[in-house]
Amino acid sequence: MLRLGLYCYAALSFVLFAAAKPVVLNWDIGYTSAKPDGKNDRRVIGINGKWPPPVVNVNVGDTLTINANNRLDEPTSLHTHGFFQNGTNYYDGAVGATECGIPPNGSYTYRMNVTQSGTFWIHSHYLAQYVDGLRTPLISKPAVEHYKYDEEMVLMLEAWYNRNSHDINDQLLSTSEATRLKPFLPTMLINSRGGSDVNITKLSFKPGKKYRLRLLNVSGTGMIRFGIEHHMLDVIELDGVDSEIKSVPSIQLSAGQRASVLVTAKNNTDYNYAFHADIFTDMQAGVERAEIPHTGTVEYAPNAPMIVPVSIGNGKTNTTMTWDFFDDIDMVPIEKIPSPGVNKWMPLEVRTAIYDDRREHMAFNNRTYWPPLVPSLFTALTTGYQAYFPDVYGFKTYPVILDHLEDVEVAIFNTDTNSHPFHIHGHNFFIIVRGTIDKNPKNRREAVSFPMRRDTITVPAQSYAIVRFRADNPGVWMMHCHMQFHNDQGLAMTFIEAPFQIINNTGKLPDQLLKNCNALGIPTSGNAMGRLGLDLANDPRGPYPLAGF
Ligand SMILES: [Cu+2]
Repeated sequence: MLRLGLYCYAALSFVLFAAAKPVVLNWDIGYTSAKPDGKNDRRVIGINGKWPPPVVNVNVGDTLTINANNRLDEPTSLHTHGFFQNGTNYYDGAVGATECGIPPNGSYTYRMNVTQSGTFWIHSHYLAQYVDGLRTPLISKPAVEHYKYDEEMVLMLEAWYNRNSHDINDQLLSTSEATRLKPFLPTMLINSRGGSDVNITKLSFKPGKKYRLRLLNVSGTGMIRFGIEHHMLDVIELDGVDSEIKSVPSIQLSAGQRASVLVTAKNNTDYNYAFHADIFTDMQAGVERAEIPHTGTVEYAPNAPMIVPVSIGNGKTNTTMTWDFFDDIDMVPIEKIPSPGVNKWMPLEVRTAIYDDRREHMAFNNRTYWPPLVPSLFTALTTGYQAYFPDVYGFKTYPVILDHLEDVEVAIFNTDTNSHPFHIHGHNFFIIVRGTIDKNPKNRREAVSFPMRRDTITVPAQSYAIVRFRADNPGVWMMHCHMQFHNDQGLAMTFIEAPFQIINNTGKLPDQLLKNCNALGIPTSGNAMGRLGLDLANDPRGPYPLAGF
């Protein structure tokens, strides 16, 4: 059943018989135009002349190969969000960390083993480029699904801007406060179609059937809350980690997060029901705070009446939904992995401030990120014993060296008035503790026994989260806010994990990787500046936060 841009198919029919296979995609990444909100034509980034990019379906055991050709006028890359890339660090797609970017007219072949099942996505990891449309769901099926259901639907949810990503970055990083604070609001797209006041998405439900909805928030900013009137959502997966069922009336997803929910259809076709996919812009600095409602229809019969009258537009929606905070700390994973311990403890304070370049930056511990000249992976592989000195990676990459197999606890204190979703590459976070920074014990919540794991964790405003992971994946891995504009404002850092083990883990670098750097004029050895030792002259350490901010 394919209807109105929803990708639906019988879930179990082919999965049980699927054999490991090579999945090879040939992608020409280029500009095209689209009118996703039904009103405004704009330039978007598509694949092979079409937009949106195709949904990618794989099975565990497959090898996924993407031959990417860059037809843009700027570099690009592809990041497989949520895949650990163990042994294939140089296919992680993080420009500045693991590659230089694919130059215009250049190519790069990303090749990886599919070892994880669940709901993932592929997106550009070059500045905020994915916000211009270079993002798509990646659905990976295990040999046997843990839960049975009749059908599944992929719902890619997105707070969309009718503006180019560079334009938005320029505004948010402007030295003029008036420019910075000029409000601009997104509109809601579901599977690349919509517009906030347009109800065009219909989910066709058959009585008595069980549906798996795969929800993805692929926004550059914005939290999205999803719920269906008079239906419960049984959450069974977060970010590629299967869980025991948690039944909720609604769920919120920050940028980068995914969830699968089972929904049992009613037993009759008497009514149709509204579903809600509202955007909350309170995660974005410089933007008017707003709740932007968006509804679609769960349709049992084309002519059935809606059970709840819903008025759409002018910021008004009648709803029976409750929007409790969806807390992931009490989720229980199916695969029980004991929590890592603590060999290294790392407190990170998240702060937004005006810096001495008169721009608003965001940072962990007041160190605002900017990518190095030489991607950190090359520095780790070419500086010998100095690869263990954080300084060689450049101050602004915020490098943290990890020993092989050490257990790391990261305590993220969000002193900001915005929430932020933090994404780690190459790993899942184990969610250990959540609380508020006023240290009110009533708000402190601890994981019970086996903590839930996920790759993107929301830390609400004025709150903290304590997470852990084991450094079992030698390589260079970014950790950053997945509100992409915050990442570009500096809310990012780099784990240099077991630098002496990386070469054994990954083997020889692909020739294309180095060729692409050469084409972009970027050195592929030495410290962050491409020189020997600790000669980092002209590598700026600042800007620094202004006193009083
Ligand atoms: Cu953020």
